[in-house]
Amino acid sequence: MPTAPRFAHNPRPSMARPGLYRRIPLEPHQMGERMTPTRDLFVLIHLGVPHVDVSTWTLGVGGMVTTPLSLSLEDLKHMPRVAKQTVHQCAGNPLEPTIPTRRVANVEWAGVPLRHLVDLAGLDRAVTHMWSFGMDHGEFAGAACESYGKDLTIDRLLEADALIAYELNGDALPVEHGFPARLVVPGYYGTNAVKWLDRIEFWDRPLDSLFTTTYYNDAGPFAAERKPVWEIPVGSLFTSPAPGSRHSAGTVLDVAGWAWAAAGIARVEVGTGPGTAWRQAELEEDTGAAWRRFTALLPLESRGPLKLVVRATAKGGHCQPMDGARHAAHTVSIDVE
Ligand SMILES: Nc1nc2c(c(=O)[nH]1)N[C@H]1C(S)=C(S)[C@@H](COP(=O)(O)O)O[C@H]1N2
Ligand SMILES: [Mo]
Repeated sequence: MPTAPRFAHNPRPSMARPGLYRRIPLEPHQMGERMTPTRDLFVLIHLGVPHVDVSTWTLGVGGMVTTPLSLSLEDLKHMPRVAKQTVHQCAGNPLEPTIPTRRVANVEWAGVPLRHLVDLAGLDRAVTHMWSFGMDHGEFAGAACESYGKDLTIDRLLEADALIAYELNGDALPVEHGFPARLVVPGYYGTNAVKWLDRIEFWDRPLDSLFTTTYYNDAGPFAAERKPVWEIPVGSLFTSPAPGSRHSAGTVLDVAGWAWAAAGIARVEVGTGPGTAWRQAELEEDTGAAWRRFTALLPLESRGPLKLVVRATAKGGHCQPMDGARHAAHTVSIDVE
């Protein structure tokens, strides 16, 4: 059994801003733009923002590898570069894992394909998991935490074309989004996209850490089986109409929004509450890991409050549940006058 390394590639930084921080600027009806501008992107920080001195910072690559690496930001920028548009979605508060929060965006990342680093480092045949650690440390929900650590299987990471991103929407990563570099795993919830990367390590087992066992584990902390919050099952939301908007009876309402799923979207349906006849929405071309626009026409027949529902179904058949899950269907209530 290999022992976990205690190497610190970077000295432990002080925290520039300690503690939980969330910024969630957009409501669904404000998400009409295909590409979410960086200033409107949500920010989710559990432990705080570390001070990172990029002049001394390196990304460590270690664990069960032939060639451990220590890479500066300049080193990363001289490696092969990929740019990728992806849905970026927060799984919600880890203390309330079944509440949908609609913290979602569509952005472009650029950086080094993880595969390139895997090839350079050379993995031991026994490697199954990659562990990623941020430079941030502190306390979350009363528990002390040495660093924000996550894991994923190496198969999934390579299949998803994971990258070590150093750019967001064409600019250097802003500090709150993980400068100098973060992990990005297209199709996987934001919690896996470790910011302020300190090191990645390759091992033959999952990582035991606060954010892989107690939190972001749908099996709960005491179950033997793990159900990590990994891929995004399927989601959708209305960008229009806006909640509370007023419309005239006898007209036809244009509805629109976005749909996404790690496995790809099979269909999107729009309805008007329980017992509704679902109407299939029009769906634009498949756009890889980005979200897809849907549109539908809904005749408004009778006056009164009306609750619109959208549900998407992933390839493979999984449909969004109506409630009780982080990916539950989105509803919007409007008035028909
Ligand atoms: N190091 C570190 N990485 C992190 C987090 C964190 O607290 N520390 N939060 C995660 C969560 S829960 C989400 S949703 C995304 C949010 O990324 P953003 O703030 O860049 O939008 O970062 C993830 N990566
Ligand atoms: Mo999150």
